Amino acid sequence: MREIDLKPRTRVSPRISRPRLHKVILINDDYTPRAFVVVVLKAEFRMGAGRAHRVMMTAHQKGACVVAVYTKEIAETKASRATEAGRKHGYPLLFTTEPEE
Ligand code: TYC
Repeated sequence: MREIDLKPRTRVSPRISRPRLHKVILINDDYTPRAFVVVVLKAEFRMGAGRAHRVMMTAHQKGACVVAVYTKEIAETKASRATEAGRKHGYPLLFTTEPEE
């Protein structure tokens, strides 16, 4: 009869580590009105007015700002929806995504 190995596994496999999170990044441009950027941040990323205004101003002054982090699919969906909201109004507003280190 074969012996059953009851020794517990003590090493946790790195293959079960959590999936990488992805950043949504707001890119500055010269045309989208500041107030419109704030409206999109509040609607798509469920931000309060103060935080949305600070994120918008950081992108405005530095060129870009991390808005939030999500799993890959949610980050890409939110970035697309937010970019599309600007496009519908004729603005070049852009949200991109990139994996966290
Ligand atoms: N720079 C724009 C303006 O001066 C405002 C703006 C801020 C646009 C942040 C995009 O990601 C952005 N009207």
